[in-house]
Amino acid sequence: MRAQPSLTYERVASETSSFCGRSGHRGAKAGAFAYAVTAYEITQIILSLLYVCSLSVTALADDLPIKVEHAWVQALPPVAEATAAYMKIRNLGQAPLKLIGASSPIATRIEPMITTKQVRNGQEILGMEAVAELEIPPGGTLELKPGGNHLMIMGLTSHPKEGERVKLTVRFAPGDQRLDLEIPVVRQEPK
Ligand SMILES: [Cu+2]
Repeated sequence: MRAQPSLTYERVASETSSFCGRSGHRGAKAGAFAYAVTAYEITQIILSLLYVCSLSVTALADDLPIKVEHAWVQALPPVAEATAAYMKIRNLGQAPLKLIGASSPIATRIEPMITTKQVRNGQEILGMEAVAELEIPPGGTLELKPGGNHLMIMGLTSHPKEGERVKLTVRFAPGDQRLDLEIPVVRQEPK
């Protein structure tokens, strides 16, 4: 993100998308112990391990046949006007469910989005598009992940920092069934 006050949504969208699309972090942690580490780094490693542990805690709604795992919010530089939430949502029921949106005290608008890929002049251009719903088939899993489907968090009213937890109420159809989550803010996809 540049520090320009007049960022258009389009621009934020494409930059956030390319940020989300980075997968170069993969495997970075595996080699972490091979280096001499400072106390700070050790703290960071312990913190990230704690995150991973807290991420495996599942949310099981009382009356919703849904299990949420591996939920996290992307920490972005303070100039970012939007971020995204990712998670795995399992439908344990017999009927299809649809993810239709979410809300949070930290944002004015949260929408389900898909990532689109276009090739223009031989260059692959990543974009995203808001959708009314993302379906979760009975017994199936909807995976929200960087470079794929996500919950776009727009109109940030407070900036989620790494290490914080964010309250997120996720909404499902049919009806308007709600699931309250509290999910960690991390910089890169936890393993
Ligand atoms: Cu998006």
